[in-house]
Amino acid sequence: MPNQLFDSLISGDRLALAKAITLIESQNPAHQKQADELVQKALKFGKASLRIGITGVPGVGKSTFIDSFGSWLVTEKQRKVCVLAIDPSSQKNHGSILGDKTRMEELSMMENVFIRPSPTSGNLGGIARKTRETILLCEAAGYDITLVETVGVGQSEYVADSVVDCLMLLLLPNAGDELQGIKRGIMELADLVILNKADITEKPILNQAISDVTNAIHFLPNKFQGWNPAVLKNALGNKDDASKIWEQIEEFISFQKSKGFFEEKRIAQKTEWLNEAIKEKLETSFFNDSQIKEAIKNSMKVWINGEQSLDEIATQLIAGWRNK
Ligand SMILES: Nc1nc2c(ncn2[C@@H]2O[C@H](COP(=O)(O)OP(=O)(O)OP(=O)(O)O)[C@@H](O)[C@H]2O)c(=O)[nH]1
Ligand SMILES: [Mg+2]
Repeated sequence: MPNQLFDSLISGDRLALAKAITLIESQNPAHQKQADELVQKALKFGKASLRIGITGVPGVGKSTFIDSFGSWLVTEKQRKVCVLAIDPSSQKNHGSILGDKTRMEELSMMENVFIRPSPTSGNLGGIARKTRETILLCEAAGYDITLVETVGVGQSEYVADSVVDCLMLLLLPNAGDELQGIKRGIMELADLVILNKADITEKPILNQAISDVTNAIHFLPNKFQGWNPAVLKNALGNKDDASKIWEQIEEFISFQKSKGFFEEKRIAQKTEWLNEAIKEKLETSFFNDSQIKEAIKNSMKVWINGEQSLDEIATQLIAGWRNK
């Protein structure tokens, strides 16, 4: 089945791509095996895309930006664009980013576009791994630009950064307060900063915000030595803004490539990917072992009664499993 599915997927069948991604997201071991075969094929197929992350607080306009910027890439740059989301919170509220397809009205109508809502299961590491695998399948299907939306309110922007080549941070231009609301960490992660909703911002306020953010960045440690993230504006539907943002992304990528950072980052991501897969395998084989399940049950009594320390119990359980 993976063979046939893969052939349909690379021939541009979006339904096949969606099915393949469902296999990646599945917890069923048989599905996981098929997903693994698909990923192997995609890796060998070796098509690549430029992976761009878009982060920022809820309501800053990420989905709207992706809709207009993605459409611009399709029409002006003749690119095939796929849109993914990393949204760990969607486990709790059943896929909040699902609704975003409706906020990407223009893009979702286009032929050369594939939009996939956030997977709704797993921990952050698991989500990163699944997103990387999904990106590979999208690339095999011929998508040459991947846009990943993530809400920048906690850890998810780090996960996004661990799967993309360039992370863009969207900010609102009503200066001061906004800047303080944004954690320093997320500013440090950004490769490019966009002051969004410029169409509804008075020019002096916008210019002040551009200068404030530029100054703030100046005091932060460089994420990549020699690169100072540019601060640009974006007004809804403004093609000139889209064009300048694209230029900056291209400049950043050529900078990355010329310094060797691009390859370095992808290798670091692949290392993390492997570590994540190992962790998952270890965890599954440990917790699914029937003797271990029994041993954990027995240990609970010792643990609750305070007869042994947590470290002792865990060490014993793992030692018992390793000696099997
Ligand atoms: N005027 C104007 N409104 C915008 C712009 N971008 C987004 N909006 C509006 O802002 C609201 C939020 O936009 P979204 O694109 O859904 O924001 P988001 O960052 O994806 O939000 P979450 O996915 O909930 O985190 C919507 O009502 C949009 O219509 C813009 O550039 N200009
Ligand atoms: Mg959104």
